[in-house]
Amino acid sequence: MKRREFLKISAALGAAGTMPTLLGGCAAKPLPGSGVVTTSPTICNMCFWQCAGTLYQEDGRPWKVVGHPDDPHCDGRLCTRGTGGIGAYLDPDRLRQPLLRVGKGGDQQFRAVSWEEAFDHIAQRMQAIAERHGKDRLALFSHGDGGNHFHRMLQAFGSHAYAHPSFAQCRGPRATAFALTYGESVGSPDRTDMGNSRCIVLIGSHIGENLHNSQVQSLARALDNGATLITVDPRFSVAASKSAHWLPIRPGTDIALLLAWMNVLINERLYDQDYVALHCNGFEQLVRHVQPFNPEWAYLETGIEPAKIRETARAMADAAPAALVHPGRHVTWYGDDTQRCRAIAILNALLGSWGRPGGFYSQEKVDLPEYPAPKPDKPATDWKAVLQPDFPLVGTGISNRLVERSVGADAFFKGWFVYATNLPMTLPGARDQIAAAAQSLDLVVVVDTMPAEITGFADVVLPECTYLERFDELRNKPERTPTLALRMPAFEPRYQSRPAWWMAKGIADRLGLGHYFPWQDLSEVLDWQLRQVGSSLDEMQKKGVKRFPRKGPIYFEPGRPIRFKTPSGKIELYSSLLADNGQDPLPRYTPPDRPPEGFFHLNYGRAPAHTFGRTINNPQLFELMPENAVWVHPSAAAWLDIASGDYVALENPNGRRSNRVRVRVTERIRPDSVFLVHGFGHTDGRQRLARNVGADDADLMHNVKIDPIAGSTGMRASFVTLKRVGKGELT
Ligand code: MGD
Ligand code: SF4
Repeated sequence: MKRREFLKISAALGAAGTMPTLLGGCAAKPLPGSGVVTTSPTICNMCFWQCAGTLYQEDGRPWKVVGHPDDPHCDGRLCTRGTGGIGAYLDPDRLRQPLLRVGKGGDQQFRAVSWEEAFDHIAQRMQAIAERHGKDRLALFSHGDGGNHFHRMLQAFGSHAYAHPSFAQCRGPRATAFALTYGESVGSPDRTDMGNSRCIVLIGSHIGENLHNSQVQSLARALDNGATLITVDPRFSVAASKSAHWLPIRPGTDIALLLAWMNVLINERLYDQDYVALHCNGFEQLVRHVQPFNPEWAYLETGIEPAKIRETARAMADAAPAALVHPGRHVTWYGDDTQRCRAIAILNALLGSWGRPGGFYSQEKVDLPEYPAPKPDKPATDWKAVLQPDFPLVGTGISNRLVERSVGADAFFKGWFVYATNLPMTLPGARDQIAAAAQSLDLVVVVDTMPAEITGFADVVLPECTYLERFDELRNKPERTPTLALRMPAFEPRYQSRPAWWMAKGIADRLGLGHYFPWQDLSEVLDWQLRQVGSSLDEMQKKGVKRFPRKGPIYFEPGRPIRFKTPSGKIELYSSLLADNGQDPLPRYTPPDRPPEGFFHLNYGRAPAHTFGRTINNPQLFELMPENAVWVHPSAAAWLDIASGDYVALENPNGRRSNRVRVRVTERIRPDSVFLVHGFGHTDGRQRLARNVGADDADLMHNVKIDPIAGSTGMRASFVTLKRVGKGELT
């Protein structure tokens, strides 16, 4: 199938109706306008793939953003969300000035204040917390690079605890499982070598709807080259529509399928015997472990025919080692997610794909020195051991745990800094808990570009300027080719908004910690760093992206042993660390909960026009997709007596109801499930486009399953029923 056809068919499938524009629309060289055209390099911040691009202005007015031709994250194209960057800059609902709460916590009443007053207030509250409770009682929640500056300021103060929701609500189980198996993680961008794969297995990864730019392009390249695509999904996703095999699995039974695939590869001796002998540890235990799990057993759990399980296992083996079982990205589903990700990691080892072309390549980044500034002291005790002792294998903060430790009489935390993360719509089913925490904390500082549900809980709201108005840290991600990219301001910050580094430095000054930020402007730091690697800010302002030579090979050298960073130095099929910590050392299948009578599995995913909730109010992207719809199978729709276009509210077994949402009747979903695009259903009245459009899946989650290894929140185990909503009603 040719790539053009791939895009055309994606477009025809509705869910990705804007695909041609997504990847094709901005590839052309921009034509100069009739006025004076100027350009500046940027890095897209509309999602976290961080594509480098160029902002064009005509006569000082924003014109367009296009992809950087030399950037490995985007290969010269931005997706639709990326081209919507100008909408974020122009959004009339943006936060305009610092705000201070008036009245009690939880009220949405603020007064505008100066930056000086906001900083003084924050510093005074921080010092009061330190005097009464200790310096370590502030937590940072952050999503995005700007959070690093607040992290530094808080560490200098004596508070080290932080959490990124991208761990416990997204990639945590994958990072944990691959580190346990291979001693290192998959990285971001993922180190998948999809463009060279001959067989790709997607397990609940809806690439194409979940639009990570270069990843979609490499999937399209693989399909152009004739790769076999196998998609495992209860829903007929866009990727499923491109697949040689679509396996509409019963929700929550993926580990059963993965075990059966291992059973076939091992018992039919289709696994890579040389690779396993050279690199792997625990093969004998794995062989014994998978014996009961043959395709006939798996059929009863998954609903996938035994013949299909065998056929797809053989297709992978035929293509191996250029066979890639994709590790997924948002993998927090049923609470046994580290086990499922371990099963995926092990399957890849049996196929010999880690370190091989068409599997997973080795990443490198630029050896970029840190700016010479004093380092905050290390904490006397390990805060992770104090706050999350039950998750000893996790090396980062667990956001849901930090929230739990902020509520109630014995709450550890007394203050929060929240940078660019909308916790009430991000932590599943935690809205009441967040409200309770915010009521009892002595300080909640929220740094955002937009009013959002979380800013409603703040004592102090600090308006950040958008990425088109600021310098940020250099992009230096592990990649195929080490690359640096620059984000610089194209415009002066609108209103009174300011960049995160400026705020963190200002608060540090108030606290007497200014020497941790010994520069006037972040550009000084960037220039110093660039000069250490033979470049300069001046050069990067012209180029935007600079590639550097690799130091090591991109794939394993055939036959050469590797020392993996695991306890045994080998790929651990049998995980000694899991065994030592009382967890299953080989993947265990746990049957999922089933919906009560009259309820459906609540399934959710992404759409190409939006990134979570952050883009819904963007005027450009709202126009493309102004609301979500709930997908319902025709048999379920007939039983409920509803039709496409009707409005319903979703209700969970505890009686919690969503905003109204339109019905979309489609055979692309299983009869036992419904599906929503995540990110809609904003309730904050200050986002004038986004408020009350569509339904929020996160607020309906009543059966959140905590992963016993990663501590992450399994978010696919909740159920809803559908209630008809009359004209004019919102819920
Ligand atoms: P976003 O929703 O992208 O991230 O959830 P979050 O971490 O909350 O954006 C949060 C806030 O960032 C918004 O209020 C936005 O205005 C603000 N923002 C945008 N740009 C900037 C900026 O430049 N500076 C500042 N200071 N603020 C900015 C994402 C999280 O959600 C993740 S990573 C995943 S994978 C999970 N996905 C998910 C799901 O699919 N379903 C459900 N139910 N829950 C989910 N939660 C998780
Ligand atoms: Fe921006 Fe799209 Fe790249 Fe994400 S994938 S950084 S939204 S262009």
